[in-house]
Amino acid sequence: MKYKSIFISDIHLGTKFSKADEILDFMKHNESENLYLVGDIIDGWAMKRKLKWAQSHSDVIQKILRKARNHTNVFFVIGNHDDFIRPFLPLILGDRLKVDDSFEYVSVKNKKFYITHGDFFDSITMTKKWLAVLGDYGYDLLLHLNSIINFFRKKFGIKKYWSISKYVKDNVKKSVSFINDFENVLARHAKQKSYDGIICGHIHKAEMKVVDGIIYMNSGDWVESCSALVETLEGDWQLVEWNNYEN
Ligand SMILES: [Mn+2]
Repeated sequence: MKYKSIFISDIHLGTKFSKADEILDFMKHNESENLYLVGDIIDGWAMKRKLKWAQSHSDVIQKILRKARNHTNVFFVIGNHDDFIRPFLPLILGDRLKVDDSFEYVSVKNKKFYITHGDFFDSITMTKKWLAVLGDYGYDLLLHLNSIINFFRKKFGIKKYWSISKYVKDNVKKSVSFINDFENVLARHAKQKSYDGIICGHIHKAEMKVVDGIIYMNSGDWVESCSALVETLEGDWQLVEWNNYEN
């Protein structure tokens, strides 16, 4: 497929949960004029704790660089997990690779979007960084539970992947209101800056909706859901779930 723009976020390279093979497969089958990496591509926090860098993780980086060499404009938005790059911003690497905190995007149908990872929301809701880190550990724990549960499900012949962290995100009241708050805060932010919409990542929940007159789109993640946000050459927006790949 050839798109106008592809937006992906939260790959978390350097952690064992990163679905590097899947993102590679996706990038192999999907081309675009623009590729936006909407933060948390490389997980510096996790690398400090325990590095889990497989060859496939290097392959992802290589693939992205090759795309930049082969006429794809690559825009890398820094997230909280790859904030080790922040001191160097804005960064222009060669002709077609730009790295920054945020970008502006004008869609095919001439709408103006603000692109940001979305972690500034955390500083609005949580005043202490250790809380954010605790949330991060908690999420890691859920992902660990995921792989244990699915290991047993497979053993008992249950094929379908089931995600406890997705279940928690969708059903636990506190996390539901967290997600709502996130969406509201980001939409309000875009409105204040007089954008038509906002494109973000961070909370690992792919979404496309209108919040208070603002188009809110979240590209999701590649640690569980393997989702990407795309704009077609005709200017239609879609959320793509990449299920083609079997490992
Ligand atoms: Mn994040």
